[in-house]
Amino acid sequence: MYHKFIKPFPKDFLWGASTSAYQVEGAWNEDGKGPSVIDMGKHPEGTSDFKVASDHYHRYKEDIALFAEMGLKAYRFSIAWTRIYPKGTGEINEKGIAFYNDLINELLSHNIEPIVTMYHFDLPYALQEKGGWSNRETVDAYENYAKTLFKYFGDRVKYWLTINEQNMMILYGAVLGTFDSKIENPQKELYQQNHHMLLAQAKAMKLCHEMCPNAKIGPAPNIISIYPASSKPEDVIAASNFSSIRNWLYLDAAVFGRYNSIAWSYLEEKGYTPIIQEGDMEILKNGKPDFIAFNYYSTSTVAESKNDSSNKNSTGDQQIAIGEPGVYRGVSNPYLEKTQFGWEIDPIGFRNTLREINERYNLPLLVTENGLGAYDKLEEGDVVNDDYRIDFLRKHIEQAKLAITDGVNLIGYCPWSAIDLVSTHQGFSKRYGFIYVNRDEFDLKDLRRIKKKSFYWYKDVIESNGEKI
Ligand code: BGP
Repeated sequence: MYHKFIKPFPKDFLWGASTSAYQVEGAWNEDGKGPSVIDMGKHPEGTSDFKVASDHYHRYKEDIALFAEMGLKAYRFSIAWTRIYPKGTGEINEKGIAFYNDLINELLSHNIEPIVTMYHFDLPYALQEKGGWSNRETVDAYENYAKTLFKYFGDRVKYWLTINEQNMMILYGAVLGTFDSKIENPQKELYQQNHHMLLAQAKAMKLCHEMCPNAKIGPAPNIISIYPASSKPEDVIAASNFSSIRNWLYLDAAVFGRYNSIAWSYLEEKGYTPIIQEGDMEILKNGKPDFIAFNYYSTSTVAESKNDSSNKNSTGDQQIAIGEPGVYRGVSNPYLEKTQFGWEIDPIGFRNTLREINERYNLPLLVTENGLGAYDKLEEGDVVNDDYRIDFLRKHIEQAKLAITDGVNLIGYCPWSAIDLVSTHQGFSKRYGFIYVNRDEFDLKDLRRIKKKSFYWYKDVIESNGEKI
């Protein structure tokens, strides 16, 4: 639709930026922190581990001062479950509580709204050893952890996110380092884990409303528009299949408390249906989100599955769908350019995704990730000319504005990432930040913070409330 008048961003729009604990903090075994599945996992050869990351744990004051200078109205970060409960449950680690108390207070002293992800891929290893999400006890452990977060931080945190990219953990867990490859019937088991995570999420949403009536809580999956490769009806069905399995399964459960019917018939067909105990659907129904947070990097394009060996059931990456025999086949979109890491760049797809989610759920939307991973170059005089990142973000913000004009209730935009950090599986060289961290894949150098060109650009965007982009 062409609009003659473009609406401005709302006055109190949450211009923010994002990180996650294990990718930015470092201090992986300090002050009583227990190991997580990430700490105990393997990292692809040639990429950094997460032990030091950006050393944010020790430098958070300096970092928050920079965020404030950039003008951030919100900062989306995650709490490491293993700092609060080193073993996932049991005794609280007071130093973990103290760290996040300080972090939250520091943000508030700079008028930056904390947006807290409760769990971002880093399940406590002690829980993993007892079966992780396959074990129903993990639901209780998460609920107990949620209760602790609301009790200690609920007086100051107004925005909570339950689980980061649950859908990516289920679909691409091996790439993200969250998947236990030792399990016997992995696909079926994954959907049992998924069911348990849905229960955990619903319980947390209910608890949040009871304990913190002024706070808001929502899920944070990765949601993208799925295009059919052509107008061939078979391709359209394939796109609808993938969209239900990848997107709507997760949001229908979070918002309506039910399983999406196409996704469910897929689970039946494959023999992946989870065991649903009596009362489970009641639990799902009782947890209601106040908003939908979602991460968006790219769209996917799919064609009819040929149901043969050319249609591999695998992927090299969380944003590059290869397909599943009999269900859909991922193809590349000839209309889109790609990042240095092969992710298709689709700002208009962002507008479309916002519209689709809005149409289905009619809830406020919060973008919790969007951004460009690139090999940045530190030039003479501490300069990083990341014009390509500015270009990427500008185009997405323009589309967000059009989506608002379309009638989407978008409350905030938090690009990934506030500062350089370790990528999920492609190391430190794949940078996303507005702030450069002076380290290499393995050489930690001085970890000095350097403002990139995009830092100054985003500052102007925020200052002008999205008018000067
Ligand atoms: C999302 C995750 C983030 C993040 C981002 C970029 O899937 O929620 O943790 O890292 O993608 O992905 P990557 O680090 O693989 O480039």
